[in-house]
Amino acid sequence: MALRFEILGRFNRARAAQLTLPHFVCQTPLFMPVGTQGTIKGLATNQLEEIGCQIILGNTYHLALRPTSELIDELGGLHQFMNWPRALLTDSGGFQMVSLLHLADITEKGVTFQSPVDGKPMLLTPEESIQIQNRIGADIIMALDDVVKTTITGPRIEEAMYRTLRWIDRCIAAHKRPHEQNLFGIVQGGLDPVLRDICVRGLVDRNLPGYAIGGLAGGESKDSFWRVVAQCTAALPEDKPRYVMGVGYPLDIVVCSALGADMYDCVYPTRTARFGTALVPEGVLKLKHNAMADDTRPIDPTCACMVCRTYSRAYIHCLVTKDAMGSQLLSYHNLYYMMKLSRDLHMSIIEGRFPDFLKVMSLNGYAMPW
Ligand code: PRF
Ligand code: ZN
Repeated sequence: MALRFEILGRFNRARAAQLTLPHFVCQTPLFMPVGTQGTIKGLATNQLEEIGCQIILGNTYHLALRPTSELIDELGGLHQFMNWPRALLTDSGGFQMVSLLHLADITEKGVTFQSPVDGKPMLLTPEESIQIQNRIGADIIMALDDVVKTTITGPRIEEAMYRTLRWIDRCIAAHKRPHEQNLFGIVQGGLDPVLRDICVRGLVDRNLPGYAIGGLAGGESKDSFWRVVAQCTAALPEDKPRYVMGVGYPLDIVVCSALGADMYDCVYPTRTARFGTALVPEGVLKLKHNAMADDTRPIDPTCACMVCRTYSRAYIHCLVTKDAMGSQLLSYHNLYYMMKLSRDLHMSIIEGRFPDFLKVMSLNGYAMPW
């Protein structure tokens, strides 16, 4: 195991913790921005540090295609390659292939797909995913899982869950750097509490350094999503980090943290920035809207970020969709917003103010499920 997880404070099921990884000491709950190609689109690594990002996510699938894991390894690993001194996490690749390439096909061997480079059929096995992630060198690496949409029903959900459990043993056996990199298992099982229970128990038996809850945020109702998170967090060990994959709406992060989850990742804050949307305490602000054209206020007058201290809504309205700078400034602000949300969650849990924090969020217009 290459991490330490110390719980600093609790409020009912919510926890605030310190997660010590090989490259950084992180405070949880935390949000991880997604940097698909070894970069968070439009932001330099020094800006990510300035924003307060503690850990960023890279995708095995994208990095393996370009620049290739062999080259990253040769150049000293992804930290050195992208000049990012803090923590990194890589996702295993299966989910990206299935969600991006509709031609991907899953068999017991692994995920087969057509190479987007030359169209040749390729196979990503659990062993290969781990070998690639060992070369990339992230602080946390993810097991290859069999992901199915939560909106489907029938035996495929059960098959995927049992396959994910069989693959975890192949991942564990293939992992060559357990003292430098932490392999997290991923709970699957769709919306079925019996399958989720079998999967959690199976993974907990393997005594991994951390656990992720996968297969969610794919179009199911909020109620079923939160129910699965609540069930999994209740069954996972207290003393290990819990990561809800693909979750990034502020409301979901707050609710999942109340349910005892610690880590999140999502393209949402940066993707929505590229569409001209800013995250603000009241929800969202659409910078493309005509009303922004002569608005001299900052995006969020309560925000202390470089963008809000420097530029007006009118200026960003003018840039957005016309110049890359528009989405860069919005990404900067949106990630700052997510980092502040993470810090506020952490501090409010430690200082026993978590209910007040929730009250302020609902006063701002967020519909809490309780
Ligand atoms: N598995 C993996 N990556 C993921 C997910 C998953 O289930 C999700 C949730 N749908 C996001 N990213 N490996
Ligand atoms: Zn701001």
